[in-house]
Amino acid sequence: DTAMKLADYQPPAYQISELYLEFELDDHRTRVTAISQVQRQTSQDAPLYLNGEALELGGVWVAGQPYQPEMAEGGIILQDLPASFELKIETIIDPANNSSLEGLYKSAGAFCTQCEAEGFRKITYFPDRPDVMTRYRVRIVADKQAYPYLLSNGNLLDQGDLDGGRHWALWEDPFAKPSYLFALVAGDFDLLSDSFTTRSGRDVTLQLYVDKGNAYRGQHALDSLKKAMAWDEQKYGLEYDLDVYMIVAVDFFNMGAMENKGLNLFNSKYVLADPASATDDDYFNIESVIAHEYFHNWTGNRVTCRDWFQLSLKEGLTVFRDQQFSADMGSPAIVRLKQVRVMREHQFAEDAGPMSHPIRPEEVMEMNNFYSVTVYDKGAEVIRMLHTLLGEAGFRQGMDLYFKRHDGQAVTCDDFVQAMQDANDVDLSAFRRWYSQSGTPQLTVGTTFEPQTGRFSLSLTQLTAATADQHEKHPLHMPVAVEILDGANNSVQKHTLSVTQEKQQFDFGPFDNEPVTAILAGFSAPVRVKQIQSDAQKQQIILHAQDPFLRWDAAQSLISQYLHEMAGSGQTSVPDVLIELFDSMLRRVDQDPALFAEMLELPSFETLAQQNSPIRVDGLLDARDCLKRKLARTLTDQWQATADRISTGAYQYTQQQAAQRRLRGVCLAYLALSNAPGVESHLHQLYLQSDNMTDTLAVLKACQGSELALFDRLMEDFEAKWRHDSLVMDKWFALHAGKERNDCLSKLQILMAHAMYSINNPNRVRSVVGTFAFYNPRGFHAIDGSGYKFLTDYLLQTDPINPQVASRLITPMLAFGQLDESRQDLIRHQFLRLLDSPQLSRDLYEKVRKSLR
Ligand code: HT7
Ligand code: ZN
Repeated sequence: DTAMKLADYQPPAYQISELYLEFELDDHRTRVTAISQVQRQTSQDAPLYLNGEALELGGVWVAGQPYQPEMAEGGIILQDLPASFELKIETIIDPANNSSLEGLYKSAGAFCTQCEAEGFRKITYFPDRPDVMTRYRVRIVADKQAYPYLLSNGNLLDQGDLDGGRHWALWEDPFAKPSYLFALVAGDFDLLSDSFTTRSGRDVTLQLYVDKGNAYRGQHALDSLKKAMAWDEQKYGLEYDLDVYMIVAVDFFNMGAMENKGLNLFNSKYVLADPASATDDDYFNIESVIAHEYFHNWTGNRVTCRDWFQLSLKEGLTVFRDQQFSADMGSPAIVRLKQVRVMREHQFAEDAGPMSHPIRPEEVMEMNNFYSVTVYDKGAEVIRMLHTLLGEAGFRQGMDLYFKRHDGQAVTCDDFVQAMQDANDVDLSAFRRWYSQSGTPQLTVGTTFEPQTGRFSLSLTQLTAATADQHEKHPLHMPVAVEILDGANNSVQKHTLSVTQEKQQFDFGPFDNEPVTAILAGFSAPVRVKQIQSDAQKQQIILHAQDPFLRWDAAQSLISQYLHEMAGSGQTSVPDVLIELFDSMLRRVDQDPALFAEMLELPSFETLAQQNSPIRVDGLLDARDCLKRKLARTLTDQWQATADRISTGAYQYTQQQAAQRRLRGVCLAYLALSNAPGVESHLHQLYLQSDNMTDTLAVLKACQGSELALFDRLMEDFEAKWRHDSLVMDKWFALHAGKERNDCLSKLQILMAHAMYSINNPNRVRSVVGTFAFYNPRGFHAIDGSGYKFLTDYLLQTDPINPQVASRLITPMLAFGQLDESRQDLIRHQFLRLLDSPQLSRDLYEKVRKSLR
């Protein structure tokens, strides 16, 4: 167990001011020459440690002389060095056999790199840590016909032809950067070009490189990029700083995208879109991921992280910025609900499991395991709380000071909070605890009303339970936004309470009658709220609160409460209050189609599972199905009428149209369960009429959630139509893998034998195995343990190929502690099988080890 600790941080003994890198690209023997200008930082004669993995060493020269380094664990050590010198290293690497998709690898015929977090060490021996910041010059040599485009960070200095059909390109990045931001691409692409003129008049060339034949699917990504560039200027005064901004879309990619300086690499899923093949959600995600990577140019690249424990410095902040951007581009309320779902379905689960960690972790075995919902999404919630506490203008002042102080530096989360504190002259010392404390606080709400005086008091008690990584917990500083609804005159008071103590009381009034309080407007803090409220009080919030999140949340809470009751008692009768709630929502849909579409959707199994421990898997799934069916059958005419009222016209990705399509999709899912005569042919008609993937998928999803035989027929048709398009086939794979059926596992085997499936492609693996494990709870949690065994068998197969992918896939099993005893035993047994595997990656080992502690 060799964990790195934040407390052990030491500044680097050597800096490297300049690096000249030369690549002679070859499938199996790419030669990399690295010439570094090295400067010692310490007064003593310190050794120079260079990380390196999976490298064949060609030679080392110090100041022109051959040098024999000491071979060490994960790298080499150089001793007795001058204070300043030139270091030359030659390595040979095998990109075509690099299935980890980290370092330099081949993706469908193109060479590309992924260096964050610690992939640069798979390219050459180097101090692969973000506090070593270097100016790069990169020369790439490759066959001209196979690789007409040779790209790296910064500006193209020169290019030319060589003998043997080869050519070369020389790139220079004027900004010093950490090695994780290095990138190289060589391949043949379709190129889409555009331009953007910055506020101060710099002309920037925008280039989007996509697989041949896909140029027509690139416009939305380019438009999103221009919107993001304009938004960052207007919102934060931040301009782009190079003459060219390149984005390359690749098919084999471990995550969403990567913000390499001037040369972003993207999973093609977050670039390519046209109405026929991409859904409204795809359009949304592309806009948000393109913006996220662009925003990193300042929050991440210009100001970077001192060490990887500080990852949330750039990720939490950049997620918050992309969330603000998405809200400004579309519907703020709907965007916020998406974020809350991520927190409740995934982040709360992470914090309740063996991998619980603060947004700034203190101990890390494998860094790739900490690109987590906690570091990213809870990190963004922490930044959002600062924004709420300081206000828009105060937050901006803090950001300005942060850039003024730290441009060009590698810094810590503390430096960020300090800038916020100094710019606003406030004390954020208690707030800093969010960075070091893990766990989801529970906020218990009590109210008292004195009829004589009209005084209304709200008491808030916060408690964070011990987590797997940390026993002692302290009170946190959080903004709690509340709405106080006075039923007598339908007025609403809004307050943002600054909560710092374990228990605090806030007084309001006078009121003639006891008001209703709605807590956590906008989900103002990443906490669970515990509050006893009557159905009538919740209904008042649903109807009269001003904040859309509060209205949605009150509806979800009312539904969840009854689902838990049904799950506990096993009763199948649905309370009238729920039917009435849906009936009344359906009558109001036109007021706000986007919001009501969300309100009409039942809480997901994943959200419900986070509300009670132990999780009643079967009871909750049955109760949810039962309620869905009952609503479908009791309100059939309303679902039908609402769906029929919607007409969107020719497809356009606009907020209004997307809301309408979403609402229709929700209605169709109920209709498919309704037993209404002709429903199957009605759905079939809609499928045939659809001119866009959103509507097509809505029909398929509705059928997937039902027992209609139409599902298999449409899926066959869909496959015939799209069988050559891998991104669309991912939707098909996911629909099959997420479908409840008795023969789930044999279906998965058939999918994995499909011509389009490849264990080497993370998108395929996620759409089949990931969808099954994350979103097919009946199949995955089968009480005979077959779902857990299936996943474990697959992990053992995929871990040696791509440990990052394997390590993400294990996530649903990490929630085992909240399951019933028999399921816990079944999962523990699978963990032991994994531990028995002689070749287990560090990625999986860290998670399994912590699970068995
Ligand atoms: N900063 C990036 C994080 C990342 C990554 C991206 C692609 C492949 C592997 C990766 N490991 C870490 C993505 C981001 O947050 O923008
Ligand atoms: Zn990021």
